[in-house]
Amino acid sequence: MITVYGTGPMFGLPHASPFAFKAEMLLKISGLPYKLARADIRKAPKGKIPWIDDDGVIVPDTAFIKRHLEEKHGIDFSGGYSKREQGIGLAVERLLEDHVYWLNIHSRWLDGDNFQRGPFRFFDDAPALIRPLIRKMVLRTVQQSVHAHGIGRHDAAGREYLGKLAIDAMADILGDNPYILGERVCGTDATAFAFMASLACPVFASPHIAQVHEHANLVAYLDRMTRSYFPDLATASS
Ligand SMILES: N[C@@H](CCC(=O)N[C@@H](CS)C(=O)NCC(=O)O)C(=O)O
Repeated sequence: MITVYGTGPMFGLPHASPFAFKAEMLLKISGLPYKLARADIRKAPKGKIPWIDDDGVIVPDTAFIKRHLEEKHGIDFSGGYSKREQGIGLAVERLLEDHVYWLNIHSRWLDGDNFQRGPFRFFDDAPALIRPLIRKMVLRTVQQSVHAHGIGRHDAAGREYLGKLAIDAMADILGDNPYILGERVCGTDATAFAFMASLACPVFASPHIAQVHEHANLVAYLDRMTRSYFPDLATASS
């Protein structure tokens, strides 16, 4: 049995972490049985969430989780697409994971109201005495990471522009397809669904929600994926 160490449901999403959401999606697409466990980041093999435990084999990082599922369990995440299409798929994944993800981090952590609604709650389990200190320290680390990435150096208008470019591109790539690359689900859908749904999460105020909603095909894709893969969440939000 495979255990996925993620963050667990929060904000109407299967995981607060888009990478944990992606990892669970990879398991769902694979069809393999799995169970979920709440990750303690202090025990994270590479200091990040998620990771999996596959009968004692510990695999951190979603790229390597995907490779592990392919190599150990013979899962084919290619969807049968051509090499060129798979190349576009990988570029889409990295657009979302290495760029859009940071817009989302900026919005959730560095907007005061969003922080109160979201990340503030991540520390609820910490001892009350040191909770404010931990909160402050982690927020400072996130500020530094966002600055080091580069997204943190743009003003709100700049971030909105970058979000629009990425979201419009996602809508153009999806087109009329049921799945991101065409008629069949593939590994890229794990990322596309997880990261776009996380960005569009209505719990947080951000210009990116309206940017997603400008595209009927993206909204329909998110609805379709939620109904197919997380029917309980679809019911809860309807
Ligand atoms: N490349 C990793 C990225 C995972 C990642 O960035 N996870 C975030 C949560 S969404 C995390 O654990 N951040 C904590 C930190 O960077 O200290 C993957 O694909 O799994």
